[in-house]
Amino acid sequence: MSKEYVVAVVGATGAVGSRMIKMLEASSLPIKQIRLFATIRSAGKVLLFKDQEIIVEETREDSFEGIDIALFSAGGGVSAKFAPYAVKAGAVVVDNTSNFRMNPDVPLVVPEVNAAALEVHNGIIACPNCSTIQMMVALEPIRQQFGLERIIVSTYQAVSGAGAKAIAETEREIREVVNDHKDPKDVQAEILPAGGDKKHYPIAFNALAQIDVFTDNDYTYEEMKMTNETKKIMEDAQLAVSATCVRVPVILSHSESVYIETKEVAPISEVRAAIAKFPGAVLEDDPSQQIYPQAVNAAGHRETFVGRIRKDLDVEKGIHMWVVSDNLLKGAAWNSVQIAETLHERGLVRATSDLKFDLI
Ligand code: NAP
Ligand code: 3JM
Repeated sequence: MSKEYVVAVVGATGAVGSRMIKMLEASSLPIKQIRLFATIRSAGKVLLFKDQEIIVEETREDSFEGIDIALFSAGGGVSAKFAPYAVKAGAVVVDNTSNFRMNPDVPLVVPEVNAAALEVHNGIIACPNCSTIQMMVALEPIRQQFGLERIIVSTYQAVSGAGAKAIAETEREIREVVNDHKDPKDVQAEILPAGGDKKHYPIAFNALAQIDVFTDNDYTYEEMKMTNETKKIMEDAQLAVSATCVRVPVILSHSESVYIETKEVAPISEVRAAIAKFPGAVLEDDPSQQIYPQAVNAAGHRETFVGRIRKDLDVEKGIHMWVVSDNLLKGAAWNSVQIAETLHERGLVRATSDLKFDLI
C-alpha cells in the first residue's frame, strides 16, 4: 500500500488556510491525519476536516515531529521562523509566503508550468504570489509556442489577498457608505492598502494603486514579486516584466490586464487555441456574445480564465488580454495543494538530510 501522510496546515484559521483545508478535503493526496496550526489565540478552537473535528494547535519549533507535508500560510515571518524546523523534523514544506521564493535553493512552482523544478528540492518549495500564478497559467502556452519578449501587467486585485481582516474592513466600509450615507473619504481605514505601512486609505468605492509597501525603485513589493518571480519561473532573466498592482473593492478573484510582446508573430486564433488546450486555463473569449472572464464567475473555481485576447493596434508582436482567477484558490491554496499532490505523484515527499535553511 502506498504511504499515507500526516499533513499540517500552518495558518489554518486564515483566509488562505481555510481554503487549504477545503482543497485538502477534495484532494487525491492520501492523508492519514491532518494537524492544524495557528497562534496561541486560536489554540483549542475546533475546525472541521471531512466532518472530523480537529483542534487547532499553537505553532511551535517542536510542533513538526511526525509530519510529512506542511503547508505554510501564516506570513513571511512565521515561515522564516518555523519552516526550517519543519524540514529538520523530516517534513516537506510548501510555503505560500514570499519568504523563500527567490532563494536559489528553493523551487518556485506553478505545476502546469514548471513541475520539473520540484525534482531537486531541499525540503522547501515556494508557491508564487497570487498575481504571478494566474499570469503564468495564461502566458506559458503562448511562451511555449511563440516565445515572450516583454510583459506589462496592470492588476485589479481582490481585498481577500490581504487576509481575513481586510475582507472585514471592506465590508464595514461599504456598509458605512451605503447604510449610513458616509462619504467614502470619511470612513476609517486601519489595514489597507498595506497592514505594515504608516497610512491607511478607504477601499470602499475606491481603487488603491498600492499593494504591499513601496521599494526603493518606487515599485511596490507586490509589483517586484511579479517581476522577479516571473523571471524565475520562466527561467528567463532577460524577459522584460513591469507591473502596476491595484487593489479594488472586490472580495474574491484577481483580474489582470496583460500586455505581451512575443518573439515570433502570434496569430490570435493560434493564441486562443493554445490557451484553450493548456491545463488549468479556460478560454472565455467571444466578444460577439459579450463573453469574457469576470471575477464573480471565477470565484470558487481552480482554473484561470482568459479572454479579451486581441492584437495591439500598432505593435506587430503585441497582444492584450484579460486574465481572472480566484486568488485564494489557484492564487494560493489550490496551487499549494497541487504542489503537494505533484510531489506525491513523483515520489518526492521525503525527509531532507542536509538542512540548507537557518534555524533562527
Ligand atoms: P489571514 O487571514 O490574516 O490569516 C493569517 C493566519 O496566520 C491565521 O491563521 C493566523 O492565526 C496565522 N498566524 C499569524 N501569525 C502567526 C504566528 N506567529 N504563528 C502561527 N500562526 C500565525 O491571512 P491570509 O490571507 O490567510 O494569508 C496568510 C499568509 O499567506 C500571508 O501572510 C501571505 O504570506 C500568504 N499569502 C500568500 C498568497 C499568495 O499569493 N500565494 C496570497 C495570500 C496570502 P490566528 O487566527 O491565530 O491569528
Ligand atoms: C500576500 O509577511 C507577511 O506579513 C505577509 C505579507 C503577504 C504576502 C507575503 O509577502 O508573503 C500578504 C499577502 C503575500 C504574498 O503572497 O506574497
